[in-house]
Amino acid sequence: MKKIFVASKNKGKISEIKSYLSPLGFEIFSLLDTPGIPEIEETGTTFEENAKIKAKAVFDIIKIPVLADDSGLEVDLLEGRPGVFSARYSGIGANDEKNNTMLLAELGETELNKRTARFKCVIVMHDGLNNRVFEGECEGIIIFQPRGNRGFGYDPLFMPVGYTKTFAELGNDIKNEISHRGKALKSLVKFLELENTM
Ligand code: ITT
Repeated sequence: MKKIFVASKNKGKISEIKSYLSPLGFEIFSLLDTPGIPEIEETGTTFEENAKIKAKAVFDIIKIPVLADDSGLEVDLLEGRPGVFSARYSGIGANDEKNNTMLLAELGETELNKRTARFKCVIVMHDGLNNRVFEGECEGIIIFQPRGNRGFGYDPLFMPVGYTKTFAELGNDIKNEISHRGKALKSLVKFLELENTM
């Protein structure tokens, strides 16, 4: 069985990635299965830089093909913040709940049609020689109160364009179909399928 290592500790991401790659016959490992790998500092200024940093750092230790996902939320009213700082938005001790509270506080009473935002995802596959880059975006708005208990991160506040439910209400099947990560993963799957036929 072909092996891929996901350079992530984020359970939500890992399960979304698995749902695309397991059906292709890949055995998926992640940083959750291998404690002891030192924390990787995300020193880049873009999602792509950070994904490349994570993929290379983990490949250098693990030596099997690595996927790294760097992703986040860009809010127009906040000039693109939290962006690459999405996981660390509320500072030391940041977690999903604190980040969501911080986001709601920053947006205050701003009316709904001005609360536009997008999720972005860059997935890098690194095999020691090449970096392959796969990207996806998903447009939506930030609502006033968290809704739903599925997904992770900002999902309870993010309502994708064309829907009246948040990602946390829509659940993984629909989220995977339309999300930033779903789109990046679809390109990755196409690439892997093509590679398989060569
Ligand atoms: P790893 O680096 O271990 O993969 P992380 O959570 O620290 O996990 P990032 O540095 O890429 O990952 O930060 C991504 C953050 O962006 C994540 O913690 C969420 O706050 C947010 N985010 C990204 N994709 C999301 C999604 O699909 N739904 C909700 N929030 C998301």
